[in-house]
Amino acid sequence: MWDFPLFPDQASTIAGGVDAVYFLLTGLSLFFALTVLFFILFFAIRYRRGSNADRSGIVLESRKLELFWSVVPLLLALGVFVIQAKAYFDLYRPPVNALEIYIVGRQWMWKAQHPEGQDEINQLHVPVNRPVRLIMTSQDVIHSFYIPAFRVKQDVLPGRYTSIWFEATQPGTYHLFCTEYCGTDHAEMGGSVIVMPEAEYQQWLSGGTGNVPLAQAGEALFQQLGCVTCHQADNEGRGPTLVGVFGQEVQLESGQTITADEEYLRESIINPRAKIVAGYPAIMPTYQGQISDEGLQQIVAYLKSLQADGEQQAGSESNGGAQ
Ligand SMILES: [Cu+2]
Repeated sequence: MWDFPLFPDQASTIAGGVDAVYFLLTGLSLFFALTVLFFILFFAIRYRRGSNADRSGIVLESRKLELFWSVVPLLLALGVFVIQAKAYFDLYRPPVNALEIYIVGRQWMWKAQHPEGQDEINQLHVPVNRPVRLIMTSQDVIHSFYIPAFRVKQDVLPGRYTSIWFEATQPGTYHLFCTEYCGTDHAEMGGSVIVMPEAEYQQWLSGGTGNVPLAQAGEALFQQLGCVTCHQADNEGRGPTLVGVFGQEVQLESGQTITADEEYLRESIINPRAKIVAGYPAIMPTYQGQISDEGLQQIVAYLKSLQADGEQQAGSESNGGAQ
């Protein structure tokens, strides 16, 4: 009859670790606050004016005491640091085999795009016991993607990809929120995450007709926008070949080396001058305004599907660019 949960379910692999940090910090703060409060009251009463407490033998200096209250908090703080750092790395290091789903936020809804082609609004279907990585961007202002039961929250920014990952541990339906004030209907910007057993998830994916896998749609766009005339598979074009570029180190004209991740691919389409590949002239025009955020996701998914051995997985069923 008292359905008044103080905490959301712990429904992901990292939920326990995040809660442990939370309870540890709350516990430590409570302990010290209560200890200080106790001594304030204790001394105020004991040494109040007129009491006949013993006031001789006042300690003015004690090295032992000073060491004690310096070293103990130092060790506590370092301990908290180690535990928090572990939780932080767990949160921000996605496993390499994660299923990748693209998210676009806009005033005021969330759109999810699955690699197999399904998309959905204000809902996110995911399989249980499988790592899922979200690659997110916004079409307008800053939003923030938050699933309390999974203890994950990540800002979603226009003109940039951010990502977060989780592995759900229990089938069920969980709240999804925008947690960055983003305008009039911010409070309405949410929905649900539906965690399903793998078989049910596969069934859900196969539902609906006319779904074009993301990478396949990206390939069509790659042809249509003429990217292919410069970025040829045999590397004979005016631009570098993009086959196998994803995940590789790229040598830049500036002397820097960077890893080609989703954000690098996205930026190079929208702002090609930002990072010029060594040995190539800066002749690529910007595609800003010519490709939607969805289109960018498709092209990025396509580029990721181009394997170094010349094989491409675009359109292949279960891989869907996730590997
Ligand atoms: Cu929002």
